Amino acid sequence: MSIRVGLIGAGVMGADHARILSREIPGVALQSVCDADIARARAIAEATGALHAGADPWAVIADKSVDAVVIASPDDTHAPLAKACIEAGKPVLCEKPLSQSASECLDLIAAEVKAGRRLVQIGFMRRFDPAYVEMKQTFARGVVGPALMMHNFHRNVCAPSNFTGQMAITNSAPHEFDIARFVLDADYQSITVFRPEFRDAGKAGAPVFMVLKTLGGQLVNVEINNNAAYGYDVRGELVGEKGSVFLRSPVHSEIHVNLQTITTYPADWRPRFAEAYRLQNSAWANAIATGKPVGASAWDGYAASLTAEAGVASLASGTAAKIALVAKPALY
Ligand code: ISE
Repeated sequence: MSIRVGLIGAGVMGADHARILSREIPGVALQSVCDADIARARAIAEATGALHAGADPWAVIADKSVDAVVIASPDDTHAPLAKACIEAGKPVLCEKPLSQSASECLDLIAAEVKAGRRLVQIGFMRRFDPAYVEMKQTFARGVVGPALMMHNFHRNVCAPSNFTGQMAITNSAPHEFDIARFVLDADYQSITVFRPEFRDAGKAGAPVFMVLKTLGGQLVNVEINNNAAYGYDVRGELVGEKGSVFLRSPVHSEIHVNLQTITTYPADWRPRFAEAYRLQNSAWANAIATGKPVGASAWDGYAASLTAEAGVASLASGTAAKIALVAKPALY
C-alpha cells in the first residue's frame, strides 16, 4: 500500500518535491496538489499523476485519502499548516524555515508533545547531503581533533522575486544554522550579524556576514550572498585542532578547451542538493512506514528560527544577540 501524499505549494520547491516523490521514491503516491494558483496545482497534478488539484491547504490536511503531507508553501504558512497536520495525526515534511517566529515554533512543539509522537520533519535536507554527512562522520571520528571553527558560504545567483527584508537571515541562513549544529553537535550562545557597506546594502537579498559562538566556544561564520551573480555556490570547512574537513561540491565533468579548464556552477540549489533531497524524501517515507522519525525535528526548526530571530535583532542593533533555547522536551 503506497503512502498517499498531499503536497501543499506548487512553486519552485513544491514542483521539485512533486518530481522527487512521483519519480524517485518507491512506495509513495502523490495524491493531491494544492496551490493558491489553481492552474499551477493542476499542471503539477497532471505531470505527476496526482488524483486531485486544489487551492485549499486545509482540505488537503483533512482529506482522508491523504496519509502524509509535504508543505512547500510560503514561509509564513509553514507552522500553522504543520500544526494542523499534527492535530490531524498526519506525518508532515515541512520545508524550512518552520517559522520566522520562535514563539510560533514553541506553540507547534507543544502540540507535538501533546500528541506524544514526532510527526514533523523539517526540510533541512543538507543533513542527508553526502558531503556534509562525510564531514560530520570525519569530525565525529576525531580525525581533525576538537573543532575550533566552521566556515560557511552560501551564495545564490540572485535573490528569488519573493525575497523581502531579512530573508537572507530568516530563509537562507537557517540551512547553515542547522547544518553547523548538526555537524558540530552543538548549540549556540550568540550571533553577531554584519552587512558590507555598498550601494545596494538595503536591497533584499543583500549580503550578510554572521559570526555565531557555540556553547562550547567554537566560532561559526556564515556568509549569505543571494545576489552573487556567478553561480549557486555553497561551501563549508570545519577547522579542528589537527586539520580540517572541506566540503566538495559534486562536479560531474570539466571541459578542457582553449587553454582552459571549465567547470560549471548550478543555477540554483536543486542540482547541487538533488541527492540530498532524494535521500531526505526517501528517509521521510521510510520513517512513515517504520514509525521511526528521522532528520530534523520541530525542535531543530525552533533552534534555527530562534537563531534567525536573534540574527535579525543583531543586524538592527549592531551588537551581538544572545541565543538561549528553552528546556528541550523529552520527545526530542
Ligand atoms: C531556498 O529556500 C533554499 O532552501 C535553498 O537551499 C537556499 O540555497 C536558498 O537560499 C533558499 O532561498
